[in-house]
Amino acid sequence: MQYVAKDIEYKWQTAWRDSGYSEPKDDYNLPKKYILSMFPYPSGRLHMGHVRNYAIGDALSRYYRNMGFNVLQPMGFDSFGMPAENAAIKHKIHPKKWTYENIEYMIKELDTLGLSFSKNRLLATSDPLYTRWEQEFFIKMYEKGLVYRKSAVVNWCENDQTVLANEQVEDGKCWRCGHDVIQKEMPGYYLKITDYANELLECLKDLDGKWPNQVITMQENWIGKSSGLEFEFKLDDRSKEIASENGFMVFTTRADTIYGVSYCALAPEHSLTKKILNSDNTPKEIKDKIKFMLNQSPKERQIADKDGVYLGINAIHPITKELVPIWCANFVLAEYGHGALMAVPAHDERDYEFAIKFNLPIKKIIECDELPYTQKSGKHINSDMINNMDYDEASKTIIKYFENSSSGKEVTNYKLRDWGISRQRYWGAPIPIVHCDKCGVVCESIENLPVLLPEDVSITGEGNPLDKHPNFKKCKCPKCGGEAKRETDTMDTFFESSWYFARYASDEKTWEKVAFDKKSVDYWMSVDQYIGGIEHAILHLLYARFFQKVLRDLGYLRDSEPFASLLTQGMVLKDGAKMSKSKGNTVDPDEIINRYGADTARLFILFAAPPQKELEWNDSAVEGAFKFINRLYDRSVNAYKTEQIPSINHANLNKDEKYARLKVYEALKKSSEVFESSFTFNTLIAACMEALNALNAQQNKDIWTEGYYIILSLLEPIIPHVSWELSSELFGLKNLRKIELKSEVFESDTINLAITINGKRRAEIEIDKSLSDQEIINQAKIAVSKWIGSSEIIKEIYVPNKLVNIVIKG
Ligand code: ANZ
Ligand code: ZN
Repeated sequence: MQYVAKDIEYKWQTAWRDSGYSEPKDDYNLPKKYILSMFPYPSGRLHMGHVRNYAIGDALSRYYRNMGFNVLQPMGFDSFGMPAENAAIKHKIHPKKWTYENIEYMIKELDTLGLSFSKNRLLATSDPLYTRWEQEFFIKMYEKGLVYRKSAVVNWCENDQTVLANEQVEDGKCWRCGHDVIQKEMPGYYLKITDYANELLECLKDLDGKWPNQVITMQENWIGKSSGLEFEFKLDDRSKEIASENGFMVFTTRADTIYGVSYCALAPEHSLTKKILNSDNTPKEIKDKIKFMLNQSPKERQIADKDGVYLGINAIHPITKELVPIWCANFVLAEYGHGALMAVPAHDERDYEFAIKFNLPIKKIIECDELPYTQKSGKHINSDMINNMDYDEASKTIIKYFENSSSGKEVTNYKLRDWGISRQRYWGAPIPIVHCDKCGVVCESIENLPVLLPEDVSITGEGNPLDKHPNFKKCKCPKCGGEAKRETDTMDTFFESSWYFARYASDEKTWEKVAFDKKSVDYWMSVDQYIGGIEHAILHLLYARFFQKVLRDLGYLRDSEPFASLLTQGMVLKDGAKMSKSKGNTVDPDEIINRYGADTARLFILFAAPPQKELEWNDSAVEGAFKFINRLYDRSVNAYKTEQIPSINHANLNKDEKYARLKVYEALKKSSEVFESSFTFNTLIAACMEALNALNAQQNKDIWTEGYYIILSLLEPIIPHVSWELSSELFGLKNLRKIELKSEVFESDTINLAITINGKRRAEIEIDKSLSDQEIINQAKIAVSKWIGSSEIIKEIYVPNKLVNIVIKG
């Protein structure tokens, strides 16, 4: 019999589907595992990155099924989004048609990989039923004040003609198309993720050890908590008049440096800067400089040299009452703190650079050798009430001083900003809002959900097709019943991916009636193991954590965290570079499956590297994986058919037989650690290969049969088709079972003994346990004969299982 992957794989894929093997069971008394791979965007075809992701997820799912767990491993499609619209523009095909055709094709591809996904819970986020529930969430969030509308300066991608969230701007470029992002003011809807900043940060502690450190650190930095002092700088009388303002607020994390302040700096967008800009008395050079900075994107300002201009006004130092010049500077962020800072050039890098450039005074107030000195350690000098104090004491004293005089207070600031979710594009979930002349901004009523996209649109790439549609906008106000105008913005697609995991956890028979049915969602959530790319470290993984907490607070869900454990898989490379269409270095999964079969593809991918690491494509290693499966298949003749693992008397076996058994059981022992914590499938596969070689070096059929049985069950999660084929052929099993370890297999016939001469360690030998004491001593003496030489032996001491000490004269 020859190994024909195609036949075997088709046979078992059909069998799994017909028997409902991959479906979760409704028995909520069973122990459960919810294994989830990040769902794909339906771009048209699977790529190797997907295959890697799903091979890992499927291996874990199958392992836990074999261990008797009730397993949920769902799959779906993140199916709203720009590429569908871009395809529509390019190929004149409707985004919906393009999307659903792609989904159909990709489902077939997933099937040919033998992935045990639940078909019953398959979903696409562009389905009307999905839209219905997320519009309800939007409304409930709006009612709770977690959604608000505001006009603000936003990130705008000229290429994609849409707004981007801060998380979607990477180095000043659009995360999707790489085009430069510009700043533009427009109205939009925002989710109050900042309300959850502290909880999002605190809960990261619970994920310690279960999420990659790197992801935790990235989220911590993104949330960016810092505590410090905020207080108001008052303007002097002359400046008050010029600016028609009394003062401005600043935030500092270094209250202890207050005596080192030599100027203040405002962001170009600061209201006080704007006052100066708009004043008739301001000289043109100053106005031009401010305008120049205003026109730069935050990114441009960040990479530019320090720049700024004196605004011609001064503040009064809150303690010393000295005059402090007020500048506008390009390094002050409008969006952070109060958009203004007290500058301490002696002890802050940016303030220092700016002071040097514009020749501003630099006041050293901490003992140090070289400026700028930015460390916190050191004694304060030239600081009046805090002289000689260290950082902690000085900070506390200054903060207390401000709090006592009610002129400032200790505050916590976060870098995290609210999440803008308005997109001016067609292929997304409509924001369920209505604009009424009488009532203003009104939520659509729940009975009218879902608000669906019109299908008769022309997609040209210019402007929002919903805005141009003849009657999409026409609607009735849910409040007063009058004529009103429907909102044409659609939601950021990250809205959809922020709750799909909880939807899957809900029994699909209830999907029409409720967003989540409590019983099943409480049983399945949280996700026990989430698997996906590191590129979502902030974006999706932060939004999903936020949604989980919001949906908990709205009464939909119970848990605070969605993903108990996270595995971020490494990239798939070829010739040292990430596989990508643009680089032309992709390998098509379909081709590999057609040529070698899905089992080979899966085996190669899990054998080539640990999942967390990058994986370099290697054609000959694919070939090697294929050969191993062939060998495994061919060797099945060495085992015999049986319904039961043969019972073996270990003590009676010869050395080769014992060794073969040891190798088999070593692989078995390894498996739980590999599947449950380290995920180093490569080491398990290597152990199975070794075991197969060891089996091959002996002739005992019982041992072959037992070993074969065990190896097949260990490899089943990795190469399921051939494993099911062989085990059903030989062992008549419909499924693979948990196997107990046998301790006698690990007991060795030999022991290692240390040999010492006059107490000094000289050698170590391996001896047969069955030897007599005298025989052991004789072997020991031979091993250390060169140290004994011609010396007289006074004593020979054997400490059983430990050592032999030989006492010599001299
Ligand atoms: C005086 C000072 C002295 C500061 C010193 C630092 C060192 P983090 O830690 O990231 O929260 N800052 C305040 N608002 C700012 C804004 N809108 N744009 C740019 N920088 C701003 O940063 C807080 C520090 O950043 C604050 O503490 C302030 O400078 C500056 F030796 O105040 B510091
Ligand atoms: Zn109205």
